[in-house]
Amino acid sequence: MFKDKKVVFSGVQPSGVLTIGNYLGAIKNFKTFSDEYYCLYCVVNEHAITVRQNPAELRKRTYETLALYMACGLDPEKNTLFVQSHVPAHTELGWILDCYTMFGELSRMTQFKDKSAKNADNINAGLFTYPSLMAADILLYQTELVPVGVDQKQHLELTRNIAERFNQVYGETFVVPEGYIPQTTAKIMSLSEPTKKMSKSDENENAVVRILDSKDAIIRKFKRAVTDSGNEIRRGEGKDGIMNLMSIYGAFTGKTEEEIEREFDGKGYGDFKMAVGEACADALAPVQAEFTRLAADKAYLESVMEKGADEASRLAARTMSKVRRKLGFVELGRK
Ligand code: AQP
Repeated sequence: MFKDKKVVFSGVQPSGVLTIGNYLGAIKNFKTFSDEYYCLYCVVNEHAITVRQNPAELRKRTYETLALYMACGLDPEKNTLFVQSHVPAHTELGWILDCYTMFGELSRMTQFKDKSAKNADNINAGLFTYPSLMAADILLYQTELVPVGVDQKQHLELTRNIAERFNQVYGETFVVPEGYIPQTTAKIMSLSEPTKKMSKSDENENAVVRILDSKDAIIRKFKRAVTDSGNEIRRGEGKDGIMNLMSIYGAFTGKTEEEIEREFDGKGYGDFKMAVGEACADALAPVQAEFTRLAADKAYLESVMEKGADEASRLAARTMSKVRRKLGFVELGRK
């Protein structure tokens, strides 16, 4: 607890241009916590290098992700917005927690299995130990609540196990966090393969709608979205594509599944896809406009990064001091 408020922490990797999956599953919900909680939102660039990144692109995406946080309504005066590599305590605690995370636990992580299959020529140790760095990100701030998409649920469970294990050995050190997973948008699916998660690093551009896509591109991608051979806008077996579009449409319009089914009763897939595209593009337009304004001001973005890094480092130092003491690391009185 900091400043008498419970803590919310979440992060996004600057590993590509963010998708509506990242938006609806995570970022859009972030601002709902700002009044009640002490919120830290991080651009987790150290996680991004578990997969090869082009350095210039990574730098650019780091600024962009921060600008997108703000364009999605996160006020840097009300939220601590920062970049992971600016707070070295993340990797310090990450290493420590590596020593409290079991090989067997990490081997069971489905994201590791998926990403190793996708990057067979670069199955590095960081990709394997990613979840203990994620545990460090969260535990460093005594986080109570972590808003994430459902793909992060397994990592979050592991974070809880690591915290409980550490607390058991050394006495109460970390708050054991809970996940906050949205109900209908916890997993937005690929538009090309609706049984697969929409991912920003997908090489098939038609599979992903990016927050910064133009209206034309958004509408074109939804028009091409893979659906089944039927023609009814209804939930049901084998209708993964349509159900995915229904969740996206519902999230952007606030309509329930029943309302959507009624609205498109008797209409075909073409009409529905057009409506989803329009609703998505219209909802993203203000975010895009604000992003364009913010992204042009690099000096301002750096001042936000600096302020965020100072605040986060101060809070992280408290936990680190406690952890080092408990572990038996000698601390010098030096500043
Ligand atoms: N398709 C999705 N639906 C709902 N939520 C999603 N998230 C990601 N994809 C979806 C949530 O977005 C937050 C940030 O994700 P991340 O950057 O930490 O990495 P990720 O989960 O691995 O996301 P991507 O887009 O799939 O990235 P790449 O392609 O780089 O691996 C998280 O809260 C995540 O749950």
